[in-house]
Amino acid sequence: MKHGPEDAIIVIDVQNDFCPGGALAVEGGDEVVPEINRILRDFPVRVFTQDWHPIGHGSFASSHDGAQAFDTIRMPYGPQVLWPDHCVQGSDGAEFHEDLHVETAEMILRKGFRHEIDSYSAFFENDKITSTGLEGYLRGRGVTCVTLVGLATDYCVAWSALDAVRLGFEARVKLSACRAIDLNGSLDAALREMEAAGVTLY
Ligand code: VGL
Ligand code: ZN
Repeated sequence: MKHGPEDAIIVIDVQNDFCPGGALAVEGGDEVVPEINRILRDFPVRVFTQDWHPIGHGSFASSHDGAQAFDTIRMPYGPQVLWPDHCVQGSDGAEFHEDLHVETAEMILRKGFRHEIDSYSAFFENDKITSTGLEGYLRGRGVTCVTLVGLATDYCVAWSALDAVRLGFEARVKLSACRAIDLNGSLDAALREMEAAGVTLY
């Protein structure tokens, strides 16, 4: 399908640490790569995001005494799942999957670079207030509709899609080009929340 001049694809976090063998591996995470490569050039605007954490990031279980990976704790901005150390700035795990056609990216947005706050969404950090600047970029390019693909369906993809509709963009998630972490029913919850918010799932 060819898309209009206002359509952007946002490729979320297709990085080694979210692929099999990585620090926070998503089952089948690498399977999204050919699917994404196939559709990338149908979109006139192409943005890739890269999870990009400093050593000792606040979302890492290893930064909290006595905590285990996948525990949820209370942070000043709300509940936060604690993750294994992943996507550390400059590490191999933070690199994009080697087969992903990153050369087609017009904009690469790094997020999660502040020690004290995580950033699942491509638009806002987890306080839902601190902007990443992506909204301004997309508006500056005349984008009205965003298609989201990548990893993980139930965290960074869902949070980005929900923020996109909240900001007034039309938002679509191509599920065959996404894979989920699915922690305690998080995938079902995310799909229901996206549908209720008006995100097109296809
Ligand atoms: C993600 C957990 C932690 C994601 C990033 O890309 O969905 N999930 N950091
Ligand atoms: Zn992360």
